[in-house]
Amino acid sequence: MTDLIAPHGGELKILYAEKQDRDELLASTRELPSWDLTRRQACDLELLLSGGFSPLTGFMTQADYDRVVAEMRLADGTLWPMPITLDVPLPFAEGLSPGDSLVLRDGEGVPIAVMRVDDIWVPDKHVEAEGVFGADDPAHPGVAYLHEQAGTVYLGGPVLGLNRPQHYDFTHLRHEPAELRALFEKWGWRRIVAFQTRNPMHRAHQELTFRAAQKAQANLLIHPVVGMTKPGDIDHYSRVRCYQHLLKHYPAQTTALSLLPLAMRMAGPREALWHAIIRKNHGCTHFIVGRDHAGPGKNSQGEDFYGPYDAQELVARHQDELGIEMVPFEAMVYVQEKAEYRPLSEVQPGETVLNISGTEFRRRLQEGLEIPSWFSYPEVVEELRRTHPPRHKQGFTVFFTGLPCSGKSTIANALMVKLLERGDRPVTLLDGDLARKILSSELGFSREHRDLNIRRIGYVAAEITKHRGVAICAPIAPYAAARGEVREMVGQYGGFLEVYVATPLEVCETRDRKGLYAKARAGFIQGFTGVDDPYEVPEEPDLVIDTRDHTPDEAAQEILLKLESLGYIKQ
Ligand code: PPS
Repeated sequence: MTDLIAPHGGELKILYAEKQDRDELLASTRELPSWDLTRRQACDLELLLSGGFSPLTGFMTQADYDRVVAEMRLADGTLWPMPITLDVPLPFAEGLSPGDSLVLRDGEGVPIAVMRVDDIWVPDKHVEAEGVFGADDPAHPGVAYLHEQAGTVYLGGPVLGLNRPQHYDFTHLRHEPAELRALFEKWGWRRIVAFQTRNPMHRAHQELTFRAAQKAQANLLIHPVVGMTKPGDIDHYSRVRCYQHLLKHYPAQTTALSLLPLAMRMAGPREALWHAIIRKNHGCTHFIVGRDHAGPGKNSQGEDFYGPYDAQELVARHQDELGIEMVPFEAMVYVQEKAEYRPLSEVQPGETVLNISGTEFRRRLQEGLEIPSWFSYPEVVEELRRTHPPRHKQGFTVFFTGLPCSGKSTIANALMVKLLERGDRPVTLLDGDLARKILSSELGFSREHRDLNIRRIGYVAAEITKHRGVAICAPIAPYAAARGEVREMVGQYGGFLEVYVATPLEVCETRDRKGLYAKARAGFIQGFTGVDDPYEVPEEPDLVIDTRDHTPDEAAQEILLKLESLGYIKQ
């Protein structure tokens, strides 16, 4: 371990083992219990080891954790607003005792660090949610993560780094705190203002950073988060390409771009304080806190979790002990008459303010509508259009569900042919029977197996949708929960249309093409859907089709019309 005193940012605790100790330590890891890090833990560990989380020297012990949750301070009184804990499931924790060493491995199994487990405890997550996020409300992504994903037991203790976490993307833009400090020194940058972001940057952001740099008389570090951000955010690959385009519009040698492998918690005011400390560790002297910094959006009652300037107030209150100066900023807006950006409070009476909200921007992208150049540079818009095409160029899945012999396959076939006739996207039909032969040949018809079958179909449909094709699925899919899972899997990549083929049981049974109803009634088949196995009728399907009053051709046409009304196909 190294304690580095650098001219920028104060003491830096780098937690990697010295070279001479490393081989011996690595050899000893073979006998130790090990833990495969989750994505969030991998981000936390990387910043612990590099000194990004100085003065922390490991995952928090209970004494640190309790005081951080209650008072934003470590047990020794140092200001630190965010719990950094190693969460594990109970059965895993039961195999450990205080004093044990634990190897922490990345997704590939590479040992990243050894941890001495000093503390093992079950946290009260309700207290943590209230303390850290100000509300125990699952609408908050940090709270949802805490309850739904984080393990029930926390481990605390110091860590010693063995291998640097490996990244293969944008390697030239990734810098540990010591590297950034050294670069600042080399470039002669004495005052550096950092800009935190998890979104693509447009002209308003650029104006804000220009002004902040002027105000602080500092060079600018664009320091976007590329670890974990808010679920649903634009992926970091697209964002980084956008930042690279934007960087060309800053005066040469005044601005740098560096990527931060942080896992955000969206904790608003507390998160702003945390971000400031992290930037101090990276050698920055100033930090921009804008409107609604690290805001998680609305709570279950539809109200904002935090006030727009709560983050600025909290940082201001702790300014003296932070060691980095806040540069507060209000929202920047475009003044049409003057063709320039200005802070909202500097707009004069009678001036026209133009603004495109994030939601409106996404709508325009989605529908391929114009995005004016006062809002964003054309290269940035082009980049986002490429990765986030309008709906008629996105992939989609049509997911049929219904009883056996309800007509799912027939309509699915008709739809497939009509889409092939249009020829604008590749089409794959994942029929129930076909999926059972290829994807799920070993599965039976228990609930567990049916759900697994649907999950597999959903996975393939999601991949097809991601690659901008069309997946048509036609399984029975009798359980609402599994159908919901598929909607979620697919929805993150493109369109999802649930079509309930609502042919009544009597009609399905009369058709009985394969004679399976008859066999089920005679007791030769057990657990047959509709006979002695349940079918949960969809509560909110996107379309309902009753084959008694629709020919397959009409049903397929109706689906095409629905797809058209949603923008997934164009006449
Ligand atoms: S599920 O529940 O979604 O996994 O079922 P799925 O994969 O769509 O079923 C495909 C076909 O399997 C035949 N089959 C049965 N269906 C329901 N219950 C039982 N026990 C059963 N045994 C065999 C049935 O013909 C299904 O085809 P379709 O196309 O729906 O008629």
